[in-house]
Amino acid sequence: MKISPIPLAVRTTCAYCGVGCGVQATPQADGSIGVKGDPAHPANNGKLCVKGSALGETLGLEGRLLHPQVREDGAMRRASWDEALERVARGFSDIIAEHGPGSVALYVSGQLLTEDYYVANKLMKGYIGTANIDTNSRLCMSSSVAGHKRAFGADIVPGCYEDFDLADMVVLTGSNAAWCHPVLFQRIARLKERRPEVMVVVIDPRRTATCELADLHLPVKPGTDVWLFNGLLSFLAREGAMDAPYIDGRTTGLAEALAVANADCADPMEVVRICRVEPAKLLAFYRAFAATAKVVTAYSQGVNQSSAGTDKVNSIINCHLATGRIGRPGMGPFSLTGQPNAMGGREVGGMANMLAAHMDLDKPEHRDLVQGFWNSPRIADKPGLKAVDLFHAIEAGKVKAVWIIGTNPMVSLPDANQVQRALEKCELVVASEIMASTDTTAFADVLLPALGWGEKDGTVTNSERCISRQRAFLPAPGEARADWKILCQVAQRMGFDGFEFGAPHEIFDEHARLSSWRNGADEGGVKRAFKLEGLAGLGAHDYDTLDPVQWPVLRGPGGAAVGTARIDCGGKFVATAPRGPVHAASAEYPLALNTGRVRDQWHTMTRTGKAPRLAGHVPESFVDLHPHDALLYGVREGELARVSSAWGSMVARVQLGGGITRGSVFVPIHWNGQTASDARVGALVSPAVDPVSGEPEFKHTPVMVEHFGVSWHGFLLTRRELALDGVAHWTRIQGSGFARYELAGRTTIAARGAWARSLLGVGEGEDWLEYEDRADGVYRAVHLVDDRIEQCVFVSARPDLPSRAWLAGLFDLETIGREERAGLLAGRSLGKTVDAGPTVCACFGVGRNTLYETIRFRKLTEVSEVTACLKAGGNCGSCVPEIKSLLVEARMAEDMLEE
Ligand SMILES: Nc1nc2c(c(=O)[nH]1)N[C@H]1C(S)=C(S)[C@@H](COP(=O)(O)OP(=O)(O)OC[C@H]3O[C@@H](n4cnc5c(=O)[nH]c(N)nc54)[C@H](O)[C@@H]3O)O[C@H]1N2
Ligand SMILES: Nc1nc2c(c(=O)[nH]1)N[C@H]1C(S)=C(S)[C@@H](COP(=O)(O)OP(=O)(O)OC[C@H]3O[C@@H](n4cnc5c(=O)[nH]c(N)nc54)[C@H](O)[C@@H]3O)O[C@H]1N2
Ligand code: SF4
Ligand SMILES: [Mo]
Repeated sequence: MKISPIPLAVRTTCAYCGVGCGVQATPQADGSIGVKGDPAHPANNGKLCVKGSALGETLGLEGRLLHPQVREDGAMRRASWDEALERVARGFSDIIAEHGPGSVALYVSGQLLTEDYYVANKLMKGYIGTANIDTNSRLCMSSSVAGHKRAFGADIVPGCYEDFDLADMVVLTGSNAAWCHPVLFQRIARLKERRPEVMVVVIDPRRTATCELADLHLPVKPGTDVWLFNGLLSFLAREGAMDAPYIDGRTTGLAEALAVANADCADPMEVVRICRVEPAKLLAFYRAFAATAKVVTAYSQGVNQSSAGTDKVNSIINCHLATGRIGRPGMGPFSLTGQPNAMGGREVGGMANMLAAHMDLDKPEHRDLVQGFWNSPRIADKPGLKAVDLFHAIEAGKVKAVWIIGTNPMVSLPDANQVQRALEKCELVVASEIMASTDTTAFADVLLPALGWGEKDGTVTNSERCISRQRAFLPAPGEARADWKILCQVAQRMGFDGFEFGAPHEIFDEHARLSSWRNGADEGGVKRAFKLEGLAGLGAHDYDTLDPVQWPVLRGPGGAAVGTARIDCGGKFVATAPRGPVHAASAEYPLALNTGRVRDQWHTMTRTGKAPRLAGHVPESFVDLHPHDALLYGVREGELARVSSAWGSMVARVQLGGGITRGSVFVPIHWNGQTASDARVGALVSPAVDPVSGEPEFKHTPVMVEHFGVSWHGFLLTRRELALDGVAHWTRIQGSGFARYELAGRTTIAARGAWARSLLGVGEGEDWLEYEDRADGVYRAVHLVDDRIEQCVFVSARPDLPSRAWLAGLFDLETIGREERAGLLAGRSLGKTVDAGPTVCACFGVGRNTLYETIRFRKLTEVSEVTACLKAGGNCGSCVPEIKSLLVEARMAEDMLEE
């Protein structure tokens, strides 16, 4: 008898958001990887959201970049590592020799591991001698970093997740945590369940899924947060709600900050007018904040991604300083970090205006300390170019070589068409990637295959300063190498010593030692909060078995590492004079474009786009408008619209009633040139940035919306790779064993049969069913191979096409029977295969129709009952807000029947 070994779970950390959940990955007998939450990880105690749960579906090698490639005579060809590394090292060295160190740059990512990031930063700042290394964290957290530094003197998040269990009031501002930090959001949901009296306030111009928990939703006018929080500071002073001993003992600068707050915001009615919120709601918020000691104010991109982002951060922190609510249990300002290692990147000084280990570029004693520790030939002595400026400098020809690692700037930077011009112009574009084809790799001269999640080894730091290990459980695919290794190999080829690392733990050790080196008040020391003293000197084994720990990490009795849950840091008030977004709406561009995330996709979809389970929730890009604005601008729900700004344009499906206020539209960030013909929202976004942090104003670009007229709508499902030439508009998502394309055309198709066969590449004599109703403009065709459905295409003059969920179900069948064939031609299910509708619960694959019908048929009134019947909502909980709205919808339908 063959005894199969018990599969061993590898404990690692989720690849996605800054919650930083612990994951157990277990190789299964069939070669797949089982993914579960790690019950022992403090960030999630065993829970995972749907993106985390679907990690196993993203590990396939389809589309991966497996070998180095170099450009030759305009085309990419496979190359050896030797050749590719040499081309990068020589290219960088030659350009530096001719034009100086400032003519090259690195553009990296908060999704790199701390070890990768450390090496990149060391190479640029200590060896090449320029601070031209910036990161996508500039687009993400740089306003929080700048705000922390102004208030606390260092980039410190004083609180921790436990504060969300202990709080009596949670304010979520500029955060759609229900979709973007789901496991933390569920923690708040549990708090509210345990203690319903806990007050949850959501401040967001949209009524998002996060509002499901809110006792109070303040739908502020976009960009007015500073008025709101200045008004709060002023209110706290007037009501005597400030903590005078704390202010006297631990803070500076109140008088100036308060004077500025009082100047514009002393009268709540003035705040009401500017922020456009109801007076009673505003006062309810102010009074509750004044009366409740244990308040956590958590914030994310509605705060950071603004031309006043740093001031927004400080206006929030000011209110916490005024009440002494910093770094104490159940209270504090809390920056929700986006990427899995946003925080780690900041620790190694991975941005253009920072130095390693929380030291500053502009302080000679800090530079000496770092250079001395590295024993490096140089040290950058002035800030490098921040992301947006960097790509302008590339277009201007000042920066001639850029190495992009772990980010997709052609999609994610603002004014993305400018990025294209820059990359086209740049002499040497190097990209380290896991995927072969992205919007950015198309412009690379050298492509370097990197290890991805599950293959690479190192550490990440989450929103609460918790350092935890990402561990490999898969072999390296193809010739892919770890990012740190590629960087070290280039550094060595450039002739630099200091990069002889053999394994990640050696890099981590150097990082930990630097953080504690001369880190004290003694002579020659530079005291800083970031300290990993207790982690210095970890050997391979201790590093491998490292448990999650929050910095600062000190050395306890017996040498044990002792982490720190909260940092009681005191602080400085910052005067924040309110100002609106850089570009206001105009007659030409009357609407404000707000951009952000959807529940089941991650950024540019290179990984989540592979998981069928994640595709059904939001299958294509959309533009969400208020119904009045839709009427005003002549666009209709379900049809297409062109959204344009002064910088660019895109096409998306019109959606109404997504809880958006008049005058704004919302478009998701995820779709790009790989997943749609024309849905890259970055092309529209204004390049305006915050003057302090350099973070772009991603949430506020003036745009116009107009009807995108088409002569037909359609979609196709296929098991094959297709080139969709000549289709005016298409968008693609991954199904289980097939790809689904939504299509639209602007020219009438003369002979539909011939057109469909040529589009799908189907020859004469193949099993081909078709149906046409010329009068109605309806056409359907199905291609079968051995009685199994291979592809199908549906076209109609109107967007009233059959259910994709029903058709997707047919792709699971081994044979298509008579009844299904008839159904295919009729365009609806005639047999047993029911139409589940669009996915609501991605964990258990439960569709909207199934939920709605079950709720009505069984007369369900509570989410728990729905979960009991269908499991939906019972795992990660991300779909609970949607189930709740279906319960309401069903109840309304019942009420109407009764009347
Ligand atoms: N599903 C999913 N989760 C993710 C990610 C993902 O791609 N997909 N990405 C991760 C990353 S890197 C990040 S940075 C985080 C981002 O997480 P979040 O910041 O929560 O997400 P966003 O959707 O960018 O924006 C948050 C909210 O800000 C609101 N907002 C816009 N303008 C204003 C304003 O002027 N004031 C206020 N108060 N609010 C405003 C928007 O309406 C939006 O609902 O998510 C992380 N988690
Ligand atoms: N309009 C608009 N734009 C935005 C935002 C917004 O709200 N609105 N948000 C901004 C924010 S907060 C963020 S964080 C950015 C995110 O934007 P990006 O960083 O551009 O988005 P990702 O898709 O995460 O890009 C990561 C890339 O790295 C690759 N990759 C994955 N793992 C590895 C690895 O281990 N090594 C290497 N070398 N490559 C890897 C992936 O395939 C992918 O191409 O977008 C920003 N852009
Ligand atoms: S909340 Fe979801 S995406 Fe974020 S770390 Fe946890 S499992 Fe991953
Ligand atoms: Mo982010």
